[in-house]
Amino acid sequence: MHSRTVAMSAAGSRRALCSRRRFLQSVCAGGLALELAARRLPGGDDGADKALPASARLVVRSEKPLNAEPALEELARDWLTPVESFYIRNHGPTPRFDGASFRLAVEGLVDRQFELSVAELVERFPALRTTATLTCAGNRRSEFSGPKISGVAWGAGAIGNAEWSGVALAAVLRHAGVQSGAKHVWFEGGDEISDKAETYPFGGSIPMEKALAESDGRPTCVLATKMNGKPLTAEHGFPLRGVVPGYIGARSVKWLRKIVVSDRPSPNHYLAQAYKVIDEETPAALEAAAPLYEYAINSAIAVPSAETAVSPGRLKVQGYALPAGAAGCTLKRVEVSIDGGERWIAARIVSPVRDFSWALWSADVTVTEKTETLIVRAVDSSGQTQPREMPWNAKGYQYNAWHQVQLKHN
Ligand SMILES: Nc1nc2c(c(=O)[nH]1)N[C@H]1C(S)=C(S)[C@@H](COP(=O)(O)O)O[C@H]1N2
Ligand SMILES: [Mo]
Repeated sequence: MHSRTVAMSAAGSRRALCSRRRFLQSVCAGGLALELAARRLPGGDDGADKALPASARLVVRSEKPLNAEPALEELARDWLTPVESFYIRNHGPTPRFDGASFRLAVEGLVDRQFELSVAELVERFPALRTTATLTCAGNRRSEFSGPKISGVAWGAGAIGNAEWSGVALAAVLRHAGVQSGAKHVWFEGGDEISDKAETYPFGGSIPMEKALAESDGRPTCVLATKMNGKPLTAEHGFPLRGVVPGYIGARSVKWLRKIVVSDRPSPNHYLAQAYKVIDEETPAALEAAAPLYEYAINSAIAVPSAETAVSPGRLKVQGYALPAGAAGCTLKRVEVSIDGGERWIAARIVSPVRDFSWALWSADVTVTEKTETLIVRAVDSSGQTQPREMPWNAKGYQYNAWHQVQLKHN
């Protein structure tokens, strides 16, 4: 199944001449090896996957596949998270693509299916630049209490805010001509995830409504070539990734090389079986549950860290707060407590406030030798707030209880 996908995307301009199957079997096959060699650069195998990029300021949570998050102090510094401090969440080895030969295919329930290089994409569609926070559905998983949960043991650093530039997904879909009955947009990445006997790419889908959504007259979803003004790094999806603001990170597919317009949600494992809130991990429960799309409201204290010893007196507390991932939903309030949640002190928001983006906040509190914990909670414009406690779920998703730091005293 996977080799067919590779061949299809490599087919490029030859598609007109060869049907997919014939392409593999016949005259076009001679060019295949060469084209594939051009597409995947050396070092994209397991060996390269182990190492973090040299510039990264991240704590590695797993090496194979590479999963890493910044120390929380890093996150409180900039509203736009530097790429070096932006968490990396991979399900397989980081593929390394040659940007010139990479193609995005658009197919399914469309009037015109096509394939474009990244340069063609950027040339043909109006530029779109947007700020959006990505957060893994497993962010803060390590804080769940209850039976041990498998999966990456994330702290509260599997989140970052970046400026994404590229073109609007909606413009590309309109160009293809979405047919009636189309309800979902599937994404497929260029990675190869090995699971038992199978190898398949990471993928998923979003409802058509979200794919075409606008807020303030600007399209929401981006096909991004740049992150914070620079070409994507290999780890973050070079040369092209989807960015779906407001949705869990898993919907923002990296190394994006195929979009399929369909009447149903994607059958890809990461939409059909994973990223669901369930009580018990059985195939039946996974099948029955709905896929996660929007992320939940959340916040965390980044400074002081649990490792920093503090002295009695004034203490500056800083962190991030994320409104729920609904369009138009913005952060309303951030509150800090030093007495276990009896009284709350309003924090100052010290960054822009936008939907689909976190805000950074700062609060001055006065602590004594007896102060045990710092707690934060946020409230957004839809009136949602964070719960005091978070019920356990089998895959450890969407943990968003009040975030606490146990104070260490000097
Ligand atoms: N192709 C591909 N896309 C992917 C993933 C992946 O493993 N492969 N991981 C997803 C998940 S679970 C998250 S949280 C985000 C993380 O994006 P980042 O690594 O750029 O921070 O990418 C998503 N897109
Ligand atoms: Mo994720």
